Amino acid sequence: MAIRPILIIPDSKLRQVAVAVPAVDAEIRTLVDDMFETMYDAPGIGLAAPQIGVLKRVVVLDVAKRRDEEATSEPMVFINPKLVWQSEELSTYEEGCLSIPDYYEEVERPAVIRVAYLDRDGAPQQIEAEGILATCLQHEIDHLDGVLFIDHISRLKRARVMRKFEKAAKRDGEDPRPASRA
Ligand code: GNR
Ligand code: NI
Repeated sequence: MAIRPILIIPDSKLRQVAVAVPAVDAEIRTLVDDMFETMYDAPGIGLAAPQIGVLKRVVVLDVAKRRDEEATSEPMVFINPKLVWQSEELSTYEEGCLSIPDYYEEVERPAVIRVAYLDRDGAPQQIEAEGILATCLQHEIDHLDGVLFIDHISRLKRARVMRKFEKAAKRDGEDPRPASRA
């Protein structure tokens, strides 16, 4: 198992469409293990493979449910997930993204969804999701299509956050020795 670096915007890999997994083999299961380790380390409640630079349609989630005082961990794997139904009813949730650190904004999405996918063993499954699970699954499926949650907010807010991260990337790429120029 390994923690892999999480890509930050404006990395172009975050804007590409990931390819379907043809077979759930040992290599995919290793990828899944690495994604869980990376997600829990971050920490986050979801991770899509493109966020670690792997353009495959693989998602992991752990929307740790709080029953009483106890947080129960519930690791979930979705391979080739596909939205097969969405409610007309919408719900709003304040979203964040490990690829856009320290930025949070409200996003409106379908409140209830049905998703078809392959599980860790390659068996076809379907799940009906609502609440944070529905929000997070849609956020992750978006990643597989190169879509980020900031694509669902106003142009002005998106332009502002993009500019900030573009500047930061440029700054980090520059010669980090300004004093030595004198
Ligand atoms: O950790 C995460 N939290 C989160 C909160 C609200 C809506 C979506 C998310 S997903 C995010 C991790 C991430 O970036 N997944 O792609
Ligand atoms: Ni994200």
